[in-house]
Amino acid sequence: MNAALSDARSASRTTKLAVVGAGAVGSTLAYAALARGSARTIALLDVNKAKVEAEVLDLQQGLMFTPQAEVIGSDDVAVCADADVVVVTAGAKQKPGQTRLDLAEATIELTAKILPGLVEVAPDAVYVMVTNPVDVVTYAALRISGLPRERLFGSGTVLDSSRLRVVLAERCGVAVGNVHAYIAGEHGDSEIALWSSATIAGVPLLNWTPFPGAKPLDEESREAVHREVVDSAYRIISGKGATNYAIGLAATRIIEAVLQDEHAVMPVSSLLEDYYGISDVCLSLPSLVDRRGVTQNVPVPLSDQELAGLRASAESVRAVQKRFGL
Ligand code: 6V0
Repeated sequence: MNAALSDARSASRTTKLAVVGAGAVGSTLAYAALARGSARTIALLDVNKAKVEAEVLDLQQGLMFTPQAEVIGSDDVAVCADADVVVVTAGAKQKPGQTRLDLAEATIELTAKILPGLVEVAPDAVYVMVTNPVDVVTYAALRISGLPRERLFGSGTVLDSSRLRVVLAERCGVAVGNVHAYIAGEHGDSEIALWSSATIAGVPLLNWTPFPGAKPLDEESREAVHREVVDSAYRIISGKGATNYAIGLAATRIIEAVLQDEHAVMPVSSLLEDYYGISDVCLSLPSLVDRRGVTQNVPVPLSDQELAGLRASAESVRAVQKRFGL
């Protein structure tokens, strides 16, 4: 057995993932983690007892077809005891027409209500915030919990970066895995695409020569791709009321990077300390994720336009923080 596989198997035998909120995102995330064998124990917590019990039963009844695991759930926080990773998805979802920032007041209050109890039962866990607006919620959660910055971070633009790569892969006619490109900044309307460091099969995206018949990746075309990424959550929400599959997979990959100590580079939302002079705000940038949580922000070269966009994104998130006295 190769070392990576053996590490993954021994990690999955002993690991516990707690998912807070068994709604569209939480239950899909639990399903993805179960199917991928990401953790040995998956615990679901939700205030809605009937809902959490039903989700747990449904997941348990697929155990014959998944890697060895157990699924537990309750409306009592004790179900999260000694978790290695706690993912928080509890909270109101966007209604059609609402921005993520519109959800801030309710989710900050909810975070203040649930986080202390979670930290009490799972004091050594790495915490991953998913509830929106995720950057503001992550900042509030750091304040509320007193946890060190590396042990609590947000899922950030991991989802948005996947959206970007999928659109670019389709436009360029290459596999998604051959596209390296990040969305950075706010997980929301002010997010930016890091075009200057993006590559396709090792070729800088800005020098990419399209295959015959493919559209060029000129500035206008890149702007259209960026718009498509920013608007995609609104399109999905107006069509089916929630986004759940892609975020479920994205959050599951973050959890695996932690549990398997991967040192994976992911654009999670972390508290910035003098990143190009930006501090005291949680934003997404390519960052190292390992067993300790988020340990480094990768120093990505930024064009003047990207730096200006990142600063504007920081201001937009800070303005919401200030409104709530954070
Ligand atoms: P949902 O389907 O309404 O589920 C929320 C769940 O939270 C419900 O089952 C509630 O009962 C539960 N809940 C409420 N209060 C508590 C509490 N005190 N303790 C435990 N559970 C509680 O919403 P959905 O799952 O669609 O979305 C959840 C959150 O994820 C929202 O804030 C979304 O905006 C956010 N998303 C974040 C994404 C990201 O990339 N960061 C992506 C998609 C959605």
